[in-house]
Amino acid sequence: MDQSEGCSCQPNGTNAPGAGEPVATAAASPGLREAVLAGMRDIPGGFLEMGTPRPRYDVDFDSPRRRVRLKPFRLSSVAVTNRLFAQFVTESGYRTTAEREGWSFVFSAFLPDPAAHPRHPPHTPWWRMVRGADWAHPKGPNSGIEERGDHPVVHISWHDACAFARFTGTRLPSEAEWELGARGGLKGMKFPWGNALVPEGQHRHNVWQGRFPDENLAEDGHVGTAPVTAYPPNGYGLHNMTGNVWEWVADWFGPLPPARHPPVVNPPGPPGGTRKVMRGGSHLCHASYCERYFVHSRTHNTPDSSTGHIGFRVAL
Ligand SMILES: [Cu+2]
Repeated sequence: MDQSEGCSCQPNGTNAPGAGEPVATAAASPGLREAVLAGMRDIPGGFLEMGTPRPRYDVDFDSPRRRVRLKPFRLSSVAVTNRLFAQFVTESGYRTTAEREGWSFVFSAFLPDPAAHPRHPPHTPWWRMVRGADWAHPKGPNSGIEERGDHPVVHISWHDACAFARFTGTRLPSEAEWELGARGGLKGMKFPWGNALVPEGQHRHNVWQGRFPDENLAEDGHVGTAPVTAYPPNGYGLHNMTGNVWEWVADWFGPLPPARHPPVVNPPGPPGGTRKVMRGGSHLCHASYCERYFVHSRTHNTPDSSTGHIGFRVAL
């Protein structure tokens, strides 16, 4: 698999360009605002050793490790759920990028008839362009979210994530904040709980087991997305920071913040770019082709892209 285009479990095709629809700032009802705030955890500031000394993919620019400093902030303990996003849509009337463009990328094995959706990006035949796929129809027009209220919302573009944040008076975490949160107070570990992928035989996050993309053993208990609290939280009380769904963060994609003395405080990421950073990996990540389920892993996509394995969480 050619890794030069970034994460290979990630389609590089995009929806048509265009910023998101405008939404009113902090116009959420007290009930919605309360629901968003209730999930927040206090993350102490401090020094973060960001990145990894041993990169898996050079194109990810996640090495060398460098020290940055962060002020205290608040981060949602879970990814935004279908239930919460539905409430946002009801109150704001917002339409997502996928809804406005009329299609999104669905993982082929989740389609009842993949042959009915032959269009796919050049190197990732498992991502099918499906008309009518969107956050409320994650597997295409005949699917729904009725039994998935506590699953992370997916088919969310970066613009959509920002619209939710703006409406609820929150924001997307910076990439450094996301990584500090994901590490959960541990130093130099690969996962939010330590260094073993499956400690004592216990699956701790939702990634791919089996031979990608045809054999999905779901030994972690989940074929597709899992409920946002499916696994125990990390030391900061945050669930599913790795696996399950990729999470948009605020930063443009580029090398990690420069190493400086004293360390950069609250690094904002590159001043501009064409692609936004996503963190955490997804239920489709596997060592054989896209080993990006570590706390330091990163990939990127254009801000108008949406797929069935991209969601987000918010910060304050
Ligand atoms: Cu991946």
